[in-house]
Amino acid sequence: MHNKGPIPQQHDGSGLRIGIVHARWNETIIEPLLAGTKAKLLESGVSEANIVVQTVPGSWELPIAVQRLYSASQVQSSSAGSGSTAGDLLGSSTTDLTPLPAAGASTGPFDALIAIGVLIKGETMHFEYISESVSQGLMRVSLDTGVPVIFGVLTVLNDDQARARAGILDGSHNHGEDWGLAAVEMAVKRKSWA
Ligand code: DLZ
Repeated sequence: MHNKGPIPQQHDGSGLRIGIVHARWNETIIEPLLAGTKAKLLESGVSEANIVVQTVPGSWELPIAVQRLYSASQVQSSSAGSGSTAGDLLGSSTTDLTPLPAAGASTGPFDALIAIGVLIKGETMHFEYISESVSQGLMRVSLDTGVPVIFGVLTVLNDDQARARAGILDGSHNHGEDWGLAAVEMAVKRKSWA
């Protein structure tokens, strides 16, 4: 299958902190996308301890979660040692909320965030409303915070289109890999633009 994605650039991700939030809808597609994203982060030198993964029910919830996760990491880095965690700041006791930072992790705010979701068109207008709001919301978080928010949201018409973008169909490309590389590239470039 022809890959129309960007020609990859190699950037050194060591020392970067990356936050990933993914939706739990369409989990069989989300799972390989998340794996592809993480694989490229690790290949670029981002350490496992510096990758924080959180989940939300659906794509609609991605903008608020990404925004709160970033704010939490800012507060935490300014009160390092206080024992506060991103999980605390997200206001939930759910077990998948990982305390920040993990052992051996860097302590600054996130250098880039990745929002992952899979929206598949149904019979109603739901898809259009969610797609539009989520893309606008994620762009807003990115511009308001000045932190790259990678748009890892597939907006597809059917299951086959989703599978073809998650690397599941024979010969298809996993778009998660592009999102991991984009996060590292943008995080590195943002530092140089500061
Ligand atoms: C309700 C809904 C529907 C119909 N479809 C999807 C989908 O394809 N992908 C997705 O990530 N989420 C979907 N959701 C859930 C909404 O995103 C949201 O979680 C709920 O409306 C609760 O706010």
